[in-house]
Amino acid sequence: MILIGMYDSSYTRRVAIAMALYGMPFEHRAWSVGRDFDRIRQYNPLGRAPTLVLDDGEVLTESAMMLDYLDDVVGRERALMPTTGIARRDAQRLIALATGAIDKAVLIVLERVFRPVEMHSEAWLSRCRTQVEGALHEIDRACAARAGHDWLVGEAMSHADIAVACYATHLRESLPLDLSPWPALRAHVDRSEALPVFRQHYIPFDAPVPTSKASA
Ligand SMILES: N[C@@H](CCC(=O)N[C@@H](CS)C(=O)NCC(=O)O)C(=O)O
Repeated sequence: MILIGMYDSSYTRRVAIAMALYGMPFEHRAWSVGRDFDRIRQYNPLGRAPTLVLDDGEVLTESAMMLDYLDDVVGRERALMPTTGIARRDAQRLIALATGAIDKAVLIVLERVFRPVEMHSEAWLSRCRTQVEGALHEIDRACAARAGHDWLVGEAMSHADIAVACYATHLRESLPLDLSPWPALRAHVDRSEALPVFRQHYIPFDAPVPTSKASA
């Protein structure tokens, strides 16, 4: 398989970490959504990261679908997602909150990258920031409720832990955002990020260069 995207894309990083934990070899093409837009579009019409090219040439263009595919390949016993019941809904709820927060953060970053500062909508940026912080507040409560446990759901690492850590690290670096107001979340993220698999699939955030500037 070929995974396209840089590890400062937290969506890409999430998929890479899951593949590593599953012991699935893959070729990593660290292409930038700014500089390598046209190259990525040869595989994915959306030109986004991550893009996952399967061994038979099929292309997956959405990280949730990639993780669903990987879970399916390894099977229910090994999948990093509880299979049923409250544990599954808890994991999905945390993933949805973290994904919602990162989607809003990406919009903030793209507003800064693609619009001149005098055209920024402060109302829009402030709304996005409120949404990010609201989600972090909820995730922090969930982390605090898990005091004494290593992981957010059950007794093993799940996609919820990976999503929360990858997305919170991205928020920290891209907005940037200090996680101090959410101490239980911050502790959880710091613990996860110290693990070798997280360190091995990490590069610091670098704001994308708009395509027009990149090709100039
Ligand atoms: N929902 C998508 C979001 C992917 C996404 O927005 N990726 C960013 C990189 S962090 C991107 O490609 N941005 C450039 C663009 O959308 O044009 C997923 O989870 O795969």
